[in-house]
Amino acid sequence: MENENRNAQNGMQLPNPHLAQMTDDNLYHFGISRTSHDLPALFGDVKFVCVGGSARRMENFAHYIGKELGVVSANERLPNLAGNSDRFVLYKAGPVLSANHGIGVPSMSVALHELLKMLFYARSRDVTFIRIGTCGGIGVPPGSVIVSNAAVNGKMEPAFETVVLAKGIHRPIIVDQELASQISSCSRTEDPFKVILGKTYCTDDFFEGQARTHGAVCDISEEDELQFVKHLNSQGVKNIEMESAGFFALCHKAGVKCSVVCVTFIDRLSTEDVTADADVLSEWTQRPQVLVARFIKKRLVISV
Ligand code: R2B
Repeated sequence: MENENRNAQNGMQLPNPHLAQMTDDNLYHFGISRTSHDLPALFGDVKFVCVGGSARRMENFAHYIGKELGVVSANERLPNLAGNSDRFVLYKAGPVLSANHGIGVPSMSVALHELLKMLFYARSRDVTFIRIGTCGGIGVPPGSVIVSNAAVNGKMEPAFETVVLAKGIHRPIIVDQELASQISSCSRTEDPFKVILGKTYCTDDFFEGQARTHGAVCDISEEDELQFVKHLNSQGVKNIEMESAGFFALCHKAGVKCSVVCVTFIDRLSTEDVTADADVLSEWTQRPQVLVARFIKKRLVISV
């Protein structure tokens, strides 16, 4: 909390004493270094960092939010600021950065570490991180948008588990309830989708880790799958994805506000396969973007 206050007042602070001794820092996966780029000039005004798994989705989001904010014109193409790397993409539309992070916590955490340092060197203030993603749902109509108000790891614990110096460590998953409810309250009665505050189950695998029996290898039965998905439902879990535990824990440790907003592609109580056609999935994919864009505009006091 103390770190969070300093982030708002003095520019972002990071809990890593080694950074102060470094004269350069290569943010390798974005192809940007502290000395090759004027980071304060480029990113000093950033207020929102929106991230999601897919490069194309985050490119589309950058153009969408840019138009919504009136900072990108109809036919304008934004440059990929991470063009020196083929790992992640990075776009800037006014005070909003949009980047992809790949699939799963290991990939997401590499992107997050480098984005946090980028904004630290840029002396950005009061930055909010939002993951805009896709997920499986539990007991909610496909196409619903879930704003996480809790998240648990693959063992159903409210902690992010990782390994440092060959030892397992736990970092608490802390969800900013105020931010989650501010984002979910941007839903409108006329929206063709539900926005639901709910608990997110974060796994390290898409197949058996999410109780799917259709992976290349499998040691669980269809009965195990059904029982487990029902168990998740009974525990109040509304969606399943692969990044929230690390995202919440790392953002909390770094002292930045964050939220996770995902659209469900299926209801796991009835199926494990994503079968909706590409046009439907594309429309559903835009739903968290629409909600988050409303929230950003409200924060920036732009009429919605
Ligand atoms: C949702 O979708 C991806 C797997 O298909 C993964 O990144 C996630 O969390």
